[in-house]
Amino acid sequence: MSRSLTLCAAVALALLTACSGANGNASNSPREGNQPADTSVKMDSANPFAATAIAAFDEPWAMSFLPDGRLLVSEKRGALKLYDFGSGAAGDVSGVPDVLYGGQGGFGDVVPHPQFADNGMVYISYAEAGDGDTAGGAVARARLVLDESGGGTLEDVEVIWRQVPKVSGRGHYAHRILFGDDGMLWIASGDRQKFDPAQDMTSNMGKILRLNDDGSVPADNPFAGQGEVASQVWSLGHRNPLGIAFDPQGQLWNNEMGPKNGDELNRVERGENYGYPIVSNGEHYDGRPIPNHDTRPEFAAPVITWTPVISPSSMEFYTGDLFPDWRGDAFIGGLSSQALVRVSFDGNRAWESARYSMGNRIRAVRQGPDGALYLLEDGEDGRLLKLTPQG
Ligand SMILES: [Ca+2]
Ligand SMILES: [Ca+2]
Repeated sequence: MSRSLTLCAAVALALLTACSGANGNASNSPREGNQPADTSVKMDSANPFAATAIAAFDEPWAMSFLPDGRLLVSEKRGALKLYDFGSGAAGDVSGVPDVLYGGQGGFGDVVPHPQFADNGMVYISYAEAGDGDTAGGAVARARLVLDESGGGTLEDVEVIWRQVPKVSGRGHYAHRILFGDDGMLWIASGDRQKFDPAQDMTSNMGKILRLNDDGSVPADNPFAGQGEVASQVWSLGHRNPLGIAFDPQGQLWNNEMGPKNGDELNRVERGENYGYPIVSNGEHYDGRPIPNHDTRPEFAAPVITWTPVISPSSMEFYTGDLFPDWRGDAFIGGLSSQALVRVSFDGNRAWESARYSMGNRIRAVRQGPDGALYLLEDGEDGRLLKLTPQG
């Protein structure tokens, strides 16, 4: 009984979705191209929004809107897709460098340059192989040349940044990319599960980095005088900072995965040390304790600590019109928590103001040009969800 009801609801939702497409294109087969196999969203019925599954991807990792309203989606195995909301088709973008797929690594972020409409440049991050069994994150820029068939090609691919040094293991790349309003390029670089690099200025791992858009180092960076990779560093002592975003007032924030417990939201300040692995409100997975933040006030403490953890992925500040109550709040994708986590702010204070259960691991969060909030689920057949106000 409930199964057939669920099926009816899913069919009704699929019909609604097909009919509401800009071109009214209904697919002839039950699953064509990037149509999700299951459009039902098993979220908490108390959530104050409707969620519609509109497409599915193979292990999607990140997404960014282009000025024409289409959506770039990275798939972890190394594919780049260009999703058209009008046709429901996802074109292929060729020219992605070879990525090292495995563990937490593969194709990572994809972000257009702030002047994309003029220069066609996009920035991508990915895991690349080093000597022996080593690996590291890399950021490249390329010109996205769009074609007539709904896809395109990355041309003139140029690697402008790498994690130093390459190390064994396949975790904690982070390699999140962000542009500021001033055109600066920010990269959140994970500690590669090696702990000490987060405090070692001969490594750019476990750091948040500030670069010019060609990968060169701004002369006014806090450690510019130290040369080498230290000159890239804006802040240090981070673990796996998968989310980084500016609030509407221009303040930078990051979320990062803690060790066992102790996920963090940090207010990111120039030259600050956020303490990992010397302090954390969590503990090592092997049971060794890590002194809490309050034992070492010289390290910047998190504004929010989550215990139990939410496993924060990407973060986006909401500034749209569809959800007026949400303006100025941050939205964080929760992996293990299978939730969309809402964070509210009052100056330098922040707190979790809501946790919306989504029934799946949430990998990415973006505000669309229409003011809707878009989510990518994690994993195979990870779906693109569109959140709109109820009723
Ligand atoms: Ca910390
Ligand atoms: Ca601790």
